[in-house]
Amino acid sequence: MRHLKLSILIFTMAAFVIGCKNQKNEKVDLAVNDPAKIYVKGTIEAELTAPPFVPAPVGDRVAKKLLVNMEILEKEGTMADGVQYVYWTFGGSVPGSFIRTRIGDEVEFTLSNHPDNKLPHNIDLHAVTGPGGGATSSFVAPGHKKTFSFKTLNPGLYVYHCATAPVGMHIANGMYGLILVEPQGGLPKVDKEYYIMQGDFYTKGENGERGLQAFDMRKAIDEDADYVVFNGKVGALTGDNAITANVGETVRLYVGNGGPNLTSSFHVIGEIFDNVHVEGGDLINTNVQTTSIPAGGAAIVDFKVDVPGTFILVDHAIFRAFNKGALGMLKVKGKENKQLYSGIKQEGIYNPEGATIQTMPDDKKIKTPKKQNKTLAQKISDGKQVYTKTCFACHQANGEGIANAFPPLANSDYLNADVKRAISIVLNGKTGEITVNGKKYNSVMTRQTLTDEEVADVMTYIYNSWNNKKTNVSISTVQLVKNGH
Ligand code: HEC
Ligand SMILES: [Cu+2]
Repeated sequence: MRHLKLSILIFTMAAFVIGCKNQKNEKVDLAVNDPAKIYVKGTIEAELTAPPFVPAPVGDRVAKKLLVNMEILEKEGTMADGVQYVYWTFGGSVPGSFIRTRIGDEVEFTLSNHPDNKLPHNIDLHAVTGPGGGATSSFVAPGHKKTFSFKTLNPGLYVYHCATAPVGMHIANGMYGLILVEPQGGLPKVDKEYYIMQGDFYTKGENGERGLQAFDMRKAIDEDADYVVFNGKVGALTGDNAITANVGETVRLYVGNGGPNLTSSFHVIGEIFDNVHVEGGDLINTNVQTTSIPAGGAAIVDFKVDVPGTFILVDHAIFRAFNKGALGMLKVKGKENKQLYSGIKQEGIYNPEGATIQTMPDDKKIKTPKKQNKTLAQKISDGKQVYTKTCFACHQANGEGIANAFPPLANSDYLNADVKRAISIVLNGKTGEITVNGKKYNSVMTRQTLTDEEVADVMTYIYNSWNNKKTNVSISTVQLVKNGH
């Protein structure tokens, strides 16, 4: 009996000791897992970059005190060709400077408001755990600066933005950017990294209206955007500004959406995202075509580029891409891989009713001009319809084109210099560098499948619009060009 009691006692004590030991171990683990307890060693100044670039990866550096010095600048910039806008910026760019940290860093953030600025501002960083994400501590008048600090507790890609009333207006004027908090040990290595952020803009004038454009509060409230763009302006990522990679490389894009209103359906034409950090968090989805990025949200996408070419970045709410500016380019150089992508293998006539039909033509089916002698006014009006159906998407409603992507047809020196060359472009397509009104374009216009009459009409419409030289293009001229004259 006594023995039994003793053994029970010993057993209980042993259990207690083991229990204590477990508890202790758990505490040790907790300390490692709890980012709030990560020890910082040393102080460094943060590298800040303007888009589309990002600072060097954090890699395996230990947590540190990280000094971030950000200056707010209100300054005039270019929204689109001939369209100016006064942007409010973090660090002088839209989106603002990219901030790269690691989990456990103690960020000491100094926000300076340049003395030439007109308004007070502040910053709300979604990576901050604390009141207003820092906004309450960072409200700063022109000619002043404020410092506050925070510890990064959650890995991920976060938006920051101004949160000074009227908040929507400060965001609509470009006051947003991204801050990355890398996990312990850093993100997996890739070959190229870029910073892209979408935003919607609201101007007094319609899209393309020239001159300095003021912000339009009514349109902003109605969510009726004039411009939807990557990196603050039309053409920030096209032509010479395109991001680049080489065949075989892995590319990671840090993509944010400043809004203020619109959700982005982010897509790269001709690519599939191998990995997407959904909403910028830990969840990784694979093999994704289009990822949804909410206003005030972000995503990290990566993919390997396997074949050369120009890959178009868009908001796949597609009118925004072709009519409002949400279009960028990734140019990939390197060797072709015909096994992965062949290009055109063969081109031929498709005759669903069999080749014999061709030798016994049905009169009604031959596309002969309906009216040989249309008036100029009739041609222009028919040509306008062709234009709206086929050319408008790229060359835009008033022939103004899109900076660095699609050349203008309005008042185009290239167009007016050589009618036959212009006709040939519509008949055969065009690729390679051309200069239109002093600006270089190096892109691809696909060949248009139009009848001779439609080509004559659309060219006549273009030549008789937008200050061009008023040529009346006849069907016989189109046929001459077609036959190589
Ligand atoms: C898919 C977009 C797209 C469409 C649709 C398109 N174009 Fe183009 N166009 C281009 C691009 C890109 C170029 C410049 C090609 C280059 O860089 O070599 C161009 C160049 C031209 C040029 C010569 C340059 C200039 O500005 O004068 C003319 C003329 C032209 N296009 C007419 C037309 C007409 C007419 C239509 C409709 C029937 C049309 N295009 C449809 C993209 C397009
Ligand atoms: Cu502000």
